[in-house]
Amino acid sequence: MWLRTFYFPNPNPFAVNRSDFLKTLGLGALGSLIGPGASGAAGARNQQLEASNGAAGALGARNQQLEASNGAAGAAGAGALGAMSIGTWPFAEHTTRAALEAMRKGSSALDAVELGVKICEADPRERSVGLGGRPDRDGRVTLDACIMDHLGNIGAVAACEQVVHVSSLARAVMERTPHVMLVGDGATQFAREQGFPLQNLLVPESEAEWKKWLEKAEYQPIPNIENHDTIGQLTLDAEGRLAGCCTTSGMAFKMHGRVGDSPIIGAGLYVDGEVGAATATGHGEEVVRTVGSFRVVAAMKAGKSPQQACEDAVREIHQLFVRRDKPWADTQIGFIAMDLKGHVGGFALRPGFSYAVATKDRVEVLPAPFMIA
Ligand code: SD4
Repeated sequence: MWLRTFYFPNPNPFAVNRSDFLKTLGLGALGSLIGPGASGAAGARNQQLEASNGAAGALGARNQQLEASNGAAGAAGAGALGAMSIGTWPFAEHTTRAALEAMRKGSSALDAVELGVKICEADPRERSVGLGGRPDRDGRVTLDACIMDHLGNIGAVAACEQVVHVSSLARAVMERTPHVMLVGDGATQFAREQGFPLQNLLVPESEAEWKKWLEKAEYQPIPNIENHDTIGQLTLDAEGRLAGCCTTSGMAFKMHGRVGDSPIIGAGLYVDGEVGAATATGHGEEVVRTVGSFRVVAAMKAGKSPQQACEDAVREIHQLFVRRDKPWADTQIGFIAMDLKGHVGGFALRPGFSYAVATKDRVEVLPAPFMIA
C-alpha cells in the first residue's frame, strides 16, 4: 500500500528555499496526473529529458566553476585547506557553520558533524528533522539517523520514537554496542538505558497538519508526494578525517514503520576516509534502490569529481525510472558530496534543491544544478 501526502505551508524561517522545493513537488503532482499511461507519454518525457539535459549542462558549467574554486584551495591537501563542512538544504548554513567553528577549536570531524545536525534536530520549527518532525499516518513521530566516520565505523537507528537526538543515539549504537543498527522499540529502549531523555516529539503545528491530512487521506498506488527536508551533513577536519551524519523524520504521514534511505549506510550516507563522502535527500525508496551515496563515493574512487559523481547517481536513478516505466515527475532526489581535497558537488533530479558549504573563507548556500526542469 502506498501513502500519498500533501504539502502544508511551513512557517519556518527558511521557508523561501523550502517552498521552492515544494513548488517542484506541486508541479510533480500535476505531472503525475497527465504522465503515466497517456499514449505518447514516453516521447514527451524523452523530449523533456533532452531539453533538460541542456539546462543541466549549463548549470553544470556553473558548478564546475565552484569545483574549480574550491579545488584551488583544496589542491594543497586537506591540511592546508583547513576544516570544512557541507550539508543539505538551507538550514545547513547554520549547522555547517557550527561544525566548522567546532573543528577550528579542535573538534574532530565526527564530533563536529554530530554537533551540527543536533542544532537542526533540536529546532521544533524544522518539521522534517528531530523535534517537530511530521508524524506518520498514525500520528507517531518516528525518526531515522545514521553516522559514519573515516575508518568505516557506523551506527544507525530507524523508526525511533521519543528521542530528539537520534544522531547521537546512532553514534551510541556505533560506539557502545557490537551492532550497527537498532530499530523501533529497541532503539528507544537503548536510548532509555543510555540516559537519553525521552519526550513527545509531536509539536502542535505538526499535529494540526496531520489532522488536516487525515481529512482527505488517500492511499493510492502512485508515487509519493513528499513533505521533507532531511539534513545530511559531511565534515572534513584539518587532519583530513571525514565524517558524515544523516537525520530525518522521513516522509510525512508515511506508513507506520516505513524507513527510507536516511538511516541506511550506503543509501543515505557513505564515507570512505581515503576518498570522500556523500549524502542524499529526497525520495528515499529510490535512493535505497540504487544504494545512492555509496554509488557516489564509488564513482569518486574511480576518478570522478564529486560533482560528476552526484550527477551520475541522479542520472542512474532516472534511468531506472525509465527502465521500469515509472513516472518521476512528482519526486525529488538530491546528492551532495565532498572529497578529501575539499572539492564539493551537488546535483538533483528536479529544481529547488540547495546545499550549504562552509569553508575557512565563507559559508554559503548554493542552488544545486538539476537534471529535469
Ligand atoms: C526519506 N530521504 O525518508 C528521506 C526524506 C528526505 O528530504 O530526504 N527528505 O525518504
